[in-house]
Amino acid sequence: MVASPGVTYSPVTGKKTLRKGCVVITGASSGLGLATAKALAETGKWHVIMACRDFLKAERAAKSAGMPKENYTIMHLDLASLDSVRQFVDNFRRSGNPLDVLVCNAAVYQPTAKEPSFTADGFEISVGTNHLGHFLLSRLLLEDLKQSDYPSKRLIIVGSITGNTNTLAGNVPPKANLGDLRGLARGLDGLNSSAMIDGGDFDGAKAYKDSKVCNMLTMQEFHRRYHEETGITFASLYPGCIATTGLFREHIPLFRLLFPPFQKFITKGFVSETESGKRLAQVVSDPSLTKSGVYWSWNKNSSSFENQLSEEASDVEKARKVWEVSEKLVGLA
Ligand code: LMG
Ligand code: NDP
Ligand code: PMR
Repeated sequence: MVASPGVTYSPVTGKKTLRKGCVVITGASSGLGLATAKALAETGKWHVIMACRDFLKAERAAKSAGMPKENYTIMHLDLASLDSVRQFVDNFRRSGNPLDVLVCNAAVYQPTAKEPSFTADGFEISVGTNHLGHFLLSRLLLEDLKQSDYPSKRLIIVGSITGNTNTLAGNVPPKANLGDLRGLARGLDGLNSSAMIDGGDFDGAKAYKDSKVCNMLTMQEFHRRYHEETGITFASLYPGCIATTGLFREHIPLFRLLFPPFQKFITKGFVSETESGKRLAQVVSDPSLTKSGVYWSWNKNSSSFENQLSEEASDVEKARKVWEVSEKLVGLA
């Protein structure tokens, strides 16, 4: 019997078996990334590469989450350094693992910073980490995804409701807005140019929301450029408001105290880390979520649906520009 790629037939029982999938998850040392890693590792069907900047923290997190040892590997990745991204790609290739799914999940959020901080390459840190680090990583690893023989290959970039101005949450100031990309085009270095994509004054919360818009635009540009040719599924998602994660570590204590009950009882947008992990794990492995170019969301009873992005987050021309400018910044063009 001829086996389709990634699938083997037992000569004894004649049963089909899918080999273990290999998924790379960035920022798997806490929050959504950790919960997703755990959910996938526990199925026994996945080997999770936890791509993390803090090796020891990741090791401790995996252990205390009770993840089966044989189902994960931790590899060092600091998205705030383009050298580290390239090093990770080399190390991953040397590890000999196939790449079946890549999840770009890591992020930083600096809501209280008065001044910008910068990555090793001099980019404002939220856009530098959340967008540019992932942009280089996913562009390089696209080759590895192409080579995988797994039946459903996916590249997932985590987005958010707060980058979408067609929602109430997206209208809480400061609102995302990439403008004409003048700041991005000049390198976001805060010296010769603004640290903000639109060229405006620094605002950490806006920089985060802008980075999420870039994440969602990048996913769609990948889809337009590569879906047909490669068959890879490109997807983004809003996992729900996971109000208890480390994302809010730099917010003021009063916010951290009130935000979870506010989301639980007032907006009702709250989800637990465990629940959010199940949602992202679904986007990684559910056989029914193979549609490419989609931004997934979930409703109250946790069933997934294709959500509508804001005008800016679905702007085809802007997506192409963000792609081209980002290529230059990370040294791909
Ligand atoms: C910015 O401020 C900071 O300036 C910036 O530095 C950064 O930190 C950024 O996103 C992070 O925040 C945000 C500020 C602006 O929002 C607040 O934090 C104000 C909160 C106080 C509002 C009280 C009203 C809520 C009543 C519920 C109380 C329960 C517990 C509260 C917990 C708070 C946790 C969030 O926000 C504003 O300017 C406030 C105005 C927000 C409205 C924006 C929506 C626009 C669309 C209009 C729709 C109608 C509004 C309905 C509101 C329903 C509220 C239940
Ligand atoms: P966490 O802070 O808990 O997790 C973020 C992860 O990113 C951590 O593992 C962190 O590592 C890692 N990270 C940060 N900087 C780097 C870097 N330079 N290199 C490598 N890894 C890095 O936040 P969440 O789990 O909430 O966030 C995960 C994703 O979910 C983000 O993309 C966020 O935008 C998105 N999201 C979150 C929502 C929420 O309500 N929380 C809502 C919508 C989307 P370390 O552990 O070392 O700090
Ligand atoms: Mg928001 C339906 C309402 C809703 C939802 C789903 C979110 C999600 N938020 C909503 C409403 C509101 N928020 C309202 C009405 C307010 C004003 C009181 C509000 C405020 C608020 C603040 C100050 N919300 C926040 C902040 C943050 O600092 C968070 C942020 O913007 O980080 C960039 C945040 C968030 N609200 C959300 C979600 C998911 C966040 C987390 C950020 C993200 O990852 O996108």
